[in-house]
Amino acid sequence: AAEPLAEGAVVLRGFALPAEAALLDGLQRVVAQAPLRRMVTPGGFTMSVAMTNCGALGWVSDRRGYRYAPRDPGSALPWPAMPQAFARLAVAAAARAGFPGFAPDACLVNRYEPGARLTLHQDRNERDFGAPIVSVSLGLPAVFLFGGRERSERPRRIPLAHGDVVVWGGPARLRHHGVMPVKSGDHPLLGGCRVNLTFRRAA
Ligand code: MD5
Ligand code: FE
Repeated sequence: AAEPLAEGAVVLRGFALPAEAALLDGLQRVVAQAPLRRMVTPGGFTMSVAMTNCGALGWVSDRRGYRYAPRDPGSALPWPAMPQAFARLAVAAAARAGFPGFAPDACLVNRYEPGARLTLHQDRNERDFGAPIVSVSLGLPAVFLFGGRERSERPRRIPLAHGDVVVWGGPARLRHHGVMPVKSGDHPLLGGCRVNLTFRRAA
């Protein structure tokens, strides 16, 4: 069932469940080659969320800024290839939400341990805001903050659970958003963490 959140934003509850085993297998292969790490913001803060990437480009942050890079700055190697199960799911979700032909070249993997959060921000490092972003929630549930085009707009709280997929496109693409601190728990497949996969067209 497709649940519209706002113009351009659609929640597909449980859309990733049929692929969960393949997604976890892909995730294990990605983090074995490109370990999760907590990056430093340009302001000098270490993020609470641990990140890695797969695909041709990966999102990175350091004292110099935020950008997409073709190599893992930790190893100087290219990011691992995007597992086929990841790409297939992202393309199918985008098509279901009305964005046929989505061709992601970057997948950012976010791991939230209890207490980890994402403060309100916009995703603006991609070249073409016409392409949607597809996000896949795995593991512990979270409360997602869905704000407005203006930072001052009070965000709505959207609960997201294991297997939920959200497609953020059109006018929703540049809304402010964040994730409330994740509460501790024990998920049967992921244990004590939340993992979010975000698929983007970066270049
Ligand atoms: C997460 N990650 O749950 C989210 C999922 C990030 C990030 O925010 O930057 O890594 S992606 C949520 C998103 C992306 C683009 C637009 C909007 C939401 N939106 O308009 O609300 O780890
Ligand atoms: Fe974001």
